[in-house]
Amino acid sequence: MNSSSNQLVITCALVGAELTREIAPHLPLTPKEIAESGIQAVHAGASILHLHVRDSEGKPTLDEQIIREVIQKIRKEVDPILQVSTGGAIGDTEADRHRPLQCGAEMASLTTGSINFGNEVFLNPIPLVEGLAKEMLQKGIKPEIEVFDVSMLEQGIRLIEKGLIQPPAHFQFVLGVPGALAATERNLRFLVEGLPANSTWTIAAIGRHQFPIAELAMKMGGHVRVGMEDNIYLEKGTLAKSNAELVQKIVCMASEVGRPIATSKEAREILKCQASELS
Ligand code: KMH
Ligand code: ZN
Repeated sequence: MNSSSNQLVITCALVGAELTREIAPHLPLTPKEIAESGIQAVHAGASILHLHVRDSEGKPTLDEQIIREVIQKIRKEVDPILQVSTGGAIGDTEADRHRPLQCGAEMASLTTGSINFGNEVFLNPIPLVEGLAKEMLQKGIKPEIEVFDVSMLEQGIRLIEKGLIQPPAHFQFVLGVPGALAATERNLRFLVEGLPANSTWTIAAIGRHQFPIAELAMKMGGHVRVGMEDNIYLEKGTLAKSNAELVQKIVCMASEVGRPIATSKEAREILKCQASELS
């Protein structure tokens, strides 16, 4: 590996759509809190921020006004890759799931299949997925292909073959969601073996799996996502007080396994991601 390919891109998923303050007392909820949490995470070493937002009652929303407000606040201070979620929350309509693509972000998540998601179902029928991919392609937004289960990797590859995603593609393996693929070494190795040549990949393991699987991914040459969307504990029984604390822990682990941290500029080069102006 040359030094740039050895660099570690850290994504921080700040809030997600599922958690509440009752479960996660330090969860950022308002645009100001989400932006501040993101800025701290970038100062701690994150080069990508995965963005969901909440409304005035703290409920998940895909309202582009709120997304833009968060993006503007973050961009006043730091310059990470901003990755909006098109996954949203369970039950969001197809029309709503296109709304985050109107906010000037340079990257967006793209889940390529449907899964059980706890007791619910996260629906991603092919026409919805292809519609999102087409709009990302037209707008020059880099998709992060979210792989919660094996068929989603295959569907991501089909989108590349159909010309709806431009290679080199970037994949996120989301392992450990109840109802989807478990966060195990065997599953991760199987997925990585199936990647198209020249792809980049990152891991988001859920709950107690976050740090052990992240360490494995770092050793395998992958990149890492942390953040309260996926896990709120620094270690068993110790809540993270901020997203930055979770990023700091990964930075320490990366140093131990010999992975220097990529800046946002370096992350853009590694992922072949263009910076875009806020539209
Ligand atoms: N909230 C989940 C139903 C994404 O951001 O693209 C979907 C999700 C994936 O979080
Ligand atoms: Zn998300």
